[in-house]
Amino acid sequence: MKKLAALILVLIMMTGTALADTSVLNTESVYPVVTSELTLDMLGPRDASQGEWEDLKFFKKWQEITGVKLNIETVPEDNWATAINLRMMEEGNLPDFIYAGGITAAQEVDWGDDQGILLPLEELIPQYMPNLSALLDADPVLRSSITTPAGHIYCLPWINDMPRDLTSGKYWINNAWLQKLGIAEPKTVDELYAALKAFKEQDPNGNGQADEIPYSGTKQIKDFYRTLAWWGKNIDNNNQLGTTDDGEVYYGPLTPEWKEMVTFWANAWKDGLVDTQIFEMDSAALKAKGQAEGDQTLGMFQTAGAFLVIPSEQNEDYTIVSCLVKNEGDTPVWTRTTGLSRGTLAITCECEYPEVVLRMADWVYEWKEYEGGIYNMRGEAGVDFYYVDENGEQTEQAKIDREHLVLEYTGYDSFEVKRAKVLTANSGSTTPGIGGGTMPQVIYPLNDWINTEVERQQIPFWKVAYPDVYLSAEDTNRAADLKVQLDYAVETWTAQFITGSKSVETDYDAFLSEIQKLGEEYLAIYQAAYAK
Ligand SMILES: [Ca+2]
Repeated sequence: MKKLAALILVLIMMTGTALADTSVLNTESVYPVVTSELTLDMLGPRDASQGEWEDLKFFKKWQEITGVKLNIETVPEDNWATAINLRMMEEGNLPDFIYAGGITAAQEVDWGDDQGILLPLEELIPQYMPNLSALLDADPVLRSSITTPAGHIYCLPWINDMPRDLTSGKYWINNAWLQKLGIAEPKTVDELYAALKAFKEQDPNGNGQADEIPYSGTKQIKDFYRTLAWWGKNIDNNNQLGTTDDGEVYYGPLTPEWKEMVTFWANAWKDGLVDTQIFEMDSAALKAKGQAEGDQTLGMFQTAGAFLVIPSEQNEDYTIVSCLVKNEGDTPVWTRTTGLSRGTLAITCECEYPEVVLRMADWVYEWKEYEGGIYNMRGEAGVDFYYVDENGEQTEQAKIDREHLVLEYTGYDSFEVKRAKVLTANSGSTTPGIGGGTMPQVIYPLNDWINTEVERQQIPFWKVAYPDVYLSAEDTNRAADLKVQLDYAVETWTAQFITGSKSVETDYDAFLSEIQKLGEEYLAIYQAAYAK
């Protein structure tokens, strides 16, 4: 029945909106969204850190601006997974829409493609969501990432638009040392190798001791994996999958380039260029090394920002390593993520006013002035945050300037606590909307340096390695099962190759034969999903 009802709705939408009840919509202006009184039922999981949703400023403002009243129902986050599964079976008792529900890809396929209890939105979004549409048009990978195998969009996304959050891996190199030694910024893997060797042998910190550690880091073995992009194969940081321009999916550890990457680091280890403690250190241990008294000893490491490891005053001594290539003339590539979180808002088949929900939701995708986006992140301008001019005087600013942003959280331990308690469900939950550029943090020069370097070294070369896809429940389970086995084998072998306890020359075939069968099955699942 539900499937039929949804089908009829789709048909109504396809044959023109005249048949749908759009009479409540305001056609004169964007806000309010409706011209007559309307109440919609909204359901969502409330995180324990959050105030009651009906008291949060965001929801109050959202209702005020759109003219739509919300009947807000929440379930404690801890019980949500069970509660939503049961609720979606209660025909006749579905909410109009689900907010910040973390709806999974498998649920979208089940409730959407298979059962028809979620409404398909792809025809309505262009009509009623100009802000989101502009974002989807600007970045095709976003649209494909939220489109199910049957070709439908059931859920609106959260979109992170902060470039520095989208790149996977930032390798910081001591540029002050490079300059001192008269070495040009490395552009190839061989040039990097030579630079690391010079760090070790030429006393760049000038203290007469061979105390330099050319490459250090933490036990995150993925910091090695990611460098596969230097050999032309960029991979997703989570699943080590990548795609060619011809639509072929590859699994990093099964590519010939993996062996080259492993060889590079094994040689570096043998030559004493890699910190021998790297597989034991956490980020605190790395930071302790970077901030130890005396002369700086760190030549290169991977972290979000150099100042997280070395003293702040040395921040700009470190620059991001270029997207290296194997041979001069090769095209550099670097991995970016989509910045997208799926499943943040879905409309059920029992909602009579999907166009109203979508027009409401479009408020938080405003990406030029960020009006709704800002409210969702930071609350009310002039009250919860404000801008100051060069003299520190409060000023009215139409445009965002994060450098002059002041967050007001008197009476709370932090702005984040205030966000959760009184401002927005965006603290503690993944809501629909856009943010990152609107992140509630005061900008400071240390972060600016990350932006500068990411823009210079990574953005020109970045590419989504493997986009978000939809797997069936069965494939999801099988892929997860394979991944556990593969991750363990790949991590163990790779670490052993690098540290020399296994030989790349004599043992590599044994490694391949161990992962080949599992890897190919894993790959086949994702190749099929990618092709859809
Ligand atoms: Ca030295």
